[in-house]
Amino acid sequence: MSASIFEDGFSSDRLFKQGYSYTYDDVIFLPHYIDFPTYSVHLASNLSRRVPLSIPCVSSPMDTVTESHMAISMAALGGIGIIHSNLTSFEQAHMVRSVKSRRVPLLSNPVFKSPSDRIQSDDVFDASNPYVLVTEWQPQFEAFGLRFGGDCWGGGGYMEEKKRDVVATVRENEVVDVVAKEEVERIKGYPKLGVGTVGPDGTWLVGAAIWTRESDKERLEELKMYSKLDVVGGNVVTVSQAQNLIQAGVDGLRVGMGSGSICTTQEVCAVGRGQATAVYKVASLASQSGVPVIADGGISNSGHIVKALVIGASTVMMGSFLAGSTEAPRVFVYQVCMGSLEAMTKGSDQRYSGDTAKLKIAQGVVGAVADKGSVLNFIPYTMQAVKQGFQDLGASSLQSAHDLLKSSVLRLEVRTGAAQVEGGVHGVVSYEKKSF
Ligand code: CPR
Repeated sequence: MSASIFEDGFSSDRLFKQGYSYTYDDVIFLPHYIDFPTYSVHLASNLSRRVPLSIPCVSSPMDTVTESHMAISMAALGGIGIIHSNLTSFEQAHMVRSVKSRRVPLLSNPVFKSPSDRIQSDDVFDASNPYVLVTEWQPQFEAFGLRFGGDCWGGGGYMEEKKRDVVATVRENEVVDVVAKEEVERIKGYPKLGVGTVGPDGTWLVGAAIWTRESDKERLEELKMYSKLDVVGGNVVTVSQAQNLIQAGVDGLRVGMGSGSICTTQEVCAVGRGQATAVYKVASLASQSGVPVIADGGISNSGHIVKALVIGASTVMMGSFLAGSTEAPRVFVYQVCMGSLEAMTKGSDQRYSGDTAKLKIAQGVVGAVADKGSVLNFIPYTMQAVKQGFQDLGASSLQSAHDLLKSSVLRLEVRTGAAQVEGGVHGVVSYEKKSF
């Protein structure tokens, strides 16, 4: 009897060589030998050559996903946020500064005024900016100024002791923020934060997206005040595209074309690649040069994150998965795709050639997303689910998953349509899906 009869599943190399463009739902891993508990799984990774993260999560540079609040919270969780560029270079640089000036992932966004300013009713009644800080009014601030040193729980104790509902946070003798007691209480109810993503100067690390147009050099000038920048290039989906960027010296690669949840690039332009195949192919090449890969787009559950990471990505970049969260810029229900006519009208059309071609062609749609609550709450649960997936595969870290895949120990298969139906909830009249 030939030994090949007992061969089970496919090696990744064989599976991805079949000439099909597979996306995450198409493929499934076979379980492997488990000899460690879930808490032994570590998901620390790298965004790019010099940017280590304690969780492999990146928030997408979309104007409905990453502005300062999201970036602060992603960094506090141990991931990172990339500020979108659908705004002026000045506004973008201001958002980066705002991320770096905060210590705790709280959602105040006070309006700063000097004593000579008039306070408008809009300043006071804007629900997302409920505080107005009059910064030159020093004696008042010194009276309730507070240095958190990154500890909002300790800050909560201070407020209790001083019987205050709101305190100001101070950095280098400057008031940079206010913290409300109800915010501290909200965050205290979430899973405890792990190791945050901070640079050598103790400030949160944050990314900023720029295009490759001539005018983007100005954007870069505004952002270059932070030295030792790592440059991530993309988006790519093929080996030769990745090769070009690696030769050009990128520190990381962003992978995905048309895999975004609300994007129609593949439909409109007939170009792109199934995200599982794209990540596998690019990561196989990039790993030889030690360049980390960001799997961008198409993540809608923890299983997709496991798949992206195990087939070679170092991190996942998420748009719709985070849109509609408390930290996303539009806390209401709408997520605008960056290539939709609405977003192009606001400014992203230069990327999509609308400015020179005169005729605007949308490569995305406007969609509604559910209110998801805070990322500080649901990302830790998601990471726990990812750890369970790694445990089922017998991989205790990203490196060990990549090693198991390369050595063909880890086996995969393609799921038929019926197998995908079977793998989801089926055969019940109605159900309520709670993830945690
Ligand atoms: P989801 O996480 O929402 O599936 O995908 C987010 C990613 O979709 C973004 O990081 C970005 O790369 C991509 N994306 C956003 N708008 C896009 C348009 Cl109009 N066209 C192609 N890709 C887009």
